[in-house]
Amino acid sequence: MKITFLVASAFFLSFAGMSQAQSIQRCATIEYMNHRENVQPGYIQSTKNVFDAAKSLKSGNQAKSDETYIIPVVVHVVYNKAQENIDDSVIFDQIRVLNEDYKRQNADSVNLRAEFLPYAGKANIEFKLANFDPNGIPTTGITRTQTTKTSFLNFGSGLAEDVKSTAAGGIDPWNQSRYLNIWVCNMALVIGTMEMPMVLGYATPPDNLPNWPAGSTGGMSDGVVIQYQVFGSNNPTPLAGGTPYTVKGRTVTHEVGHYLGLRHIWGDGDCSQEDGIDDTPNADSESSSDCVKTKNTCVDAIDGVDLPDLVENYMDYSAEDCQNTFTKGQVELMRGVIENNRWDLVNDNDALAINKLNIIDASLYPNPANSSVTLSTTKSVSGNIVITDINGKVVKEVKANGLKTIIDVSDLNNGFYQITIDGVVKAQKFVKL
Ligand SMILES: [Ca+2]
Ligand SMILES: [Ca+2]
Ligand SMILES: [Zn+2]
Repeated sequence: MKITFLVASAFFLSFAGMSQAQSIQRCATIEYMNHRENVQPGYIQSTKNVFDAAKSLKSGNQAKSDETYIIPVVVHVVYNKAQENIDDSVIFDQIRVLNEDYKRQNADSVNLRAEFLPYAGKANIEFKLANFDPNGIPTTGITRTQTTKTSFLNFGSGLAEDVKSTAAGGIDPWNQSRYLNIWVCNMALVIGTMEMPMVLGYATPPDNLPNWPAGSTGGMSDGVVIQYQVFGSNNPTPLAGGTPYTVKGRTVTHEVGHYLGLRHIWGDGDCSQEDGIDDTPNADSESSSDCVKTKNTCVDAIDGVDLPDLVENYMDYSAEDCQNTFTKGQVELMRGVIENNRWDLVNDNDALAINKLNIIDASLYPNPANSSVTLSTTKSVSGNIVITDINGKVVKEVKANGLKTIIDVSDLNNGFYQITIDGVVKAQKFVKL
């Protein structure tokens, strides 16, 4: 039934000469969730439980403060045609976009309307291509797999789960508790020479169900899948002209938001449905790849004010060049999800091991320390020495001074501290007494 509909509607659109964009689905995360619920009853409830748990975990409960969480990423490029084998420069650009958006360093953040500025959220999440693969081998964090499949679109599900399986012509994920796996592939509807993008991306929200037994996943494994033309803001083959939005890499920003637990800002329903986030105004439907800042489709009260629809939000379907913000509530949720459900991504992760190859041996003495500690390194170092307390809060920063730096700690409270020079020396711990 579904097959008939897809093919028939594709031909209809084609014959009618309508804009290709009108058939494009911006995000199929909800479809993914419904599909998975069918084969694994209880799945959707499980994602709700995770959402509620993350939401109830106010920042600070786990003493993680607002430290930057660094998530290692592996990008799996699975290609048939040459243009699907996107260049490294496109991947680097997409990582840049993610980092700017999740640190609110995006240049277009200035376009957010003034009434929303008090709610703008900085997630302090950083994405880095992995430096080491699951076997500890140095890697670029990019895999490239040539496939005989001209498209990964599955007519039954409307998804592209086969891309997550080597046996099915894609590539198996890397350890999903340690890496954010992003597959980039073609999941367009391909019939002969006709090619029609259907879904731009989808993601798996966190859930707390037990893992699937080995070999039985049929794909459906954790991560993000992206149509290759919307990866990066410098994509050499962006979606064809006529699409009502500019490709700016925000499909990935949106999908990673789902991966970190966020829902669509309109709550996937009318005004009676909402996204579970207190500081996002509700909307009665998604935007249509546009940027209508005058609409106020639902009456609600955020700090007593009925705000208009927040079309600048990454979790809407507004135009990519309209989007420029998460809210503080969304940020709190995403960080709660990391702390509750995706902690192995950011905690003591060998996949990350930023510059592990260049790490310089160091020692710290005396320990316990009283008035000062000395950081001694086997090679001369510069850069900032950062001291954090047991909660990860930065309490002091001093400039490193060659082979030996004496650090005054007389002003610190008694307790446990950690010293790092990011990417240069491994964290050293000491006690102040
Ligand atoms: Ca809301
Ligand atoms: Ca409103
Ligand atoms: Zn979505």
